[in-house]
Amino acid sequence: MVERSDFLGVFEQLSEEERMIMESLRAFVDEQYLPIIREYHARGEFPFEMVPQLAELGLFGITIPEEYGGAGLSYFIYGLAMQELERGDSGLRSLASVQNSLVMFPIFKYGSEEQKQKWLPLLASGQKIGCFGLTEPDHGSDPGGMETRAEKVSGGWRLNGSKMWITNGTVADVAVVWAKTSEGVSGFLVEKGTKGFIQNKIHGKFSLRASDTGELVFEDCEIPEENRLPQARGLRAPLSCLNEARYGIAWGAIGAAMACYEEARDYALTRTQFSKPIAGFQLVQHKLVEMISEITKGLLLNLQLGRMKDAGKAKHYHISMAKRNNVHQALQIARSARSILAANGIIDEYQTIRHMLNLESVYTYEGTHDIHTLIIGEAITGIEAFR
Ligand code: TGC
Ligand code: FAD
Repeated sequence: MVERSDFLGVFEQLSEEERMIMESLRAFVDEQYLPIIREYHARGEFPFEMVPQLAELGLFGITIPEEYGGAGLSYFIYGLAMQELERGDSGLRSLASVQNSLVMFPIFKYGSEEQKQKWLPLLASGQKIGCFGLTEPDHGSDPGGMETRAEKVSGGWRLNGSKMWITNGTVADVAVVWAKTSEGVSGFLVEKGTKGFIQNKIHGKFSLRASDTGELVFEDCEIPEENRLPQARGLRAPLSCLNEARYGIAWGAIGAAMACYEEARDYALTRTQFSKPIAGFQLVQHKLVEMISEITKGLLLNLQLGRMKDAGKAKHYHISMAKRNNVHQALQIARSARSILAANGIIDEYQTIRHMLNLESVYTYEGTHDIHTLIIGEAITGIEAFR
């Protein structure tokens, strides 16, 4: 009997280092995160007291060079890490996605040497948490329509506008904020406590409850010139950060799918109806077979994409295919697993319903499923169909 999610033995291709990191994060999630997630999910909070431990595990700045406090590891390892974190909860992977891909990456790629020296070690050690403000209340899929403005003033910039649905938005010590200037889109580092910078919590979420989601408001918020990202010019800059995060989400979604599949399979083997385990019914087996087949295909997609990313060959539309496919399949797997658990599948004693609800957000953020369809559509036809 093939007991776990790696049906084809895909992980046998991992190097010793890759396997060791994957297994140590797996043990961390199983032993330290899963026992507490139910309570934090119910409270609607992320366990921020775990941040030093996450930093200790090297989860912040995985691909950032060691000279800036990062781990200097491969994108492949970054992907494996996201997979293992999201096996725990999408909120845990989200925290890591944002810190790695949407905060440390733009500072590393577009920041001045002073900005890198100041911020990257603090972010890598978890002493500071960051967030990324691109989406606005009226501009989600179309960030080019953003209304947040940065106007040049003596010694710096004055920001006005707002950002919505920002992961870590309430707690962030530093926000990477994208705003239009007279020269096009620019990135700014806005520090907590800056006059005119307001961080509000978004309440009432049914999805990603164990993740901080906020609104950022800028009211004549003055930012010194040294807090502008000097190398970031145009919409291309924030979109390049999305490629990094989307890549990690493609891996993470398969982690969530594995958690749901394994729970449903174990349940089906022990739950008895009509005097036999429900795993013995053909219809239940069909659902489990669909799940493991899609997990296996998703893993293979990640494996190829991961090696391409490390070789510098992964284009944004390759990443879109993996994000689109893997999140869609993970959501289908979570729904199917929930149906196997039936009534028990609606309570938080089991993890499937939490993953299922989380994946509704993952389907939407970092480019909705539809947007990724159009990105791939453009890549294969040469015709842009967004507008
Ligand atoms: P378009 O005219 O196509 O492009 C503008 C410029 O950007 C370039 N470009 C890219 N560069 C790097 N990577 C990409 N993926 C890029 N896509 C486009 C493009 O070549 C062009 O460059 P240049 O030099 O010629 O000016 O832009 P558009 O306005 O038509 O929009 C295209 C579209 C719709 C694909 C894009 O806007 C998009 O991806 N929309 C989705 C928005 C999105 O994903 N938002 C995510 C917000 S962050 C988030 O959700 C975090 S959740 C985190 C968590 O908790 O895990
Ligand atoms: P809209 O853009 O209004 O889309 C509505 C619907 O229209 C969707 O189904 C969409 O697919 C469809 N649609 C839109 N345009 C087209 C088109 N051209 N063709 C066909 N269909 C189209 N953003 C950040 O900047 N930073 C964050 O940290 C962050 N974290 C998030 C955390 C959570 C929990 C959530 C839910 C969102 C987060 N977001 C964040 C925002 C996220 O990126 C946006 O929600 C997403 O980009 C979609 O934007 P929207 O919700 O405004 O939907």
